[in-house]
Amino acid sequence: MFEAFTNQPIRLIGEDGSRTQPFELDLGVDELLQIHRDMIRSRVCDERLIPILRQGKTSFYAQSTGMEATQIGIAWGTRKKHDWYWPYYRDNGLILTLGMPLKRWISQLLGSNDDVCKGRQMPQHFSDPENHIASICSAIGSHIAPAAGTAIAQKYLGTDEITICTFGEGATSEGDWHAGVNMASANKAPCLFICENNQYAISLNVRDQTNSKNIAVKGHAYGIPGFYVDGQDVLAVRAVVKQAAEYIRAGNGSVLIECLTYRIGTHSSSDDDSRYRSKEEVESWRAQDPLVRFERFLEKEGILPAREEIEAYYGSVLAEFEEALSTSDASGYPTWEILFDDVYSDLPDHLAQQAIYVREENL
Ligand SMILES: Cc1ncc(C[n+]2csc(CCOP(=O)(O)OP(=O)(O)O)c2C)c(N)n1
Repeated sequence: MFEAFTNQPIRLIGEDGSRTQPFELDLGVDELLQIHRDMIRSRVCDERLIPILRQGKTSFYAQSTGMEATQIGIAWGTRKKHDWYWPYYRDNGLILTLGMPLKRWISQLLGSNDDVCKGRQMPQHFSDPENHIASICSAIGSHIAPAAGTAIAQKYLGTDEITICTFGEGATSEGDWHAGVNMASANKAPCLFICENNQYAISLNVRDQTNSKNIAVKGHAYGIPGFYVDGQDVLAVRAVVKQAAEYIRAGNGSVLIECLTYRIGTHSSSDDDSRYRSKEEVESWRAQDPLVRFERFLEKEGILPAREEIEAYYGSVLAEFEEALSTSDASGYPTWEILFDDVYSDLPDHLAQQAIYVREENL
């Protein structure tokens, strides 16, 4: 049983890959190796998307390198295709591990005909109904109240599904965040709020954003447990998320978890991070790579695959990426006609007039 409101982040694996405390592992070898592959897949896709952005194939992207333990741990601690997710725009590892097809994600980034929204959402604002992943909204913190609403509906309907809502620490200084967490906790709604604290809201360091000693303590204000977890430790994140999900599923109301992590890349495609943080700081966190830590753990357990096997897996993800990219690109790009589709069953007159006008313009 993990305790809420600890002073130090909850951790199961140390930097050197050894267990920080004795614990019983409720995961088999195949599952541990799948977690490893999920972390690699997220990393490879993240790195591959930078040149895609620079080539102008998409216009916006939010990197997740360095945050894999947090995001993959969340996916492994909850029930895929059963629970409902309100993620945020940086959740690349989470959505892939939940089962969102790579091609669906890439099509959304390209805005090609294969995109479920046909290019009408901003890039990196994905959604996937099949995997219970709600659409991203750019306005920070605006998805907290809708997530609380989903959880209240789940309680009302008496299902054993829960809602998982993720966000950066910056979101916790938005009024919407407080309104949403209050609404969920007051209703004892089955909502798991998870803060991916990567320590910067664009250029603003977390220490300049809140006077609270960490994010987890904010649970006190709403009468819900707040867990402080080492977000570079995939097994700790998965274990705390699983414990919290079971507590919520048993009808105890909402929970807040903070995963302390770090964003290695820039905030998005349009900021110069050397203006607000030092190279040394970034390098010190690069040295705490969650993927390397998990590999050290697998090595100590005697189950780390041979280097050639790991390299072959990197190669297969790259091939999968290229295939998804080329088929998505080959589906072509929407034309102006889609501006008038999918909103009204019968197009109102004024829009029908505008469609005629735009058609003439485009002939
Ligand atoms: C309401 C609102 N204010 C400001 C912005 C501009 N903005 C976009 S991302 C961001 C930082 C968010 O930081 P955080 O929640 O910590 O997530 P991170 O990007 O660090 O993962 C800001 C201020 C916005 N999108 N919405």
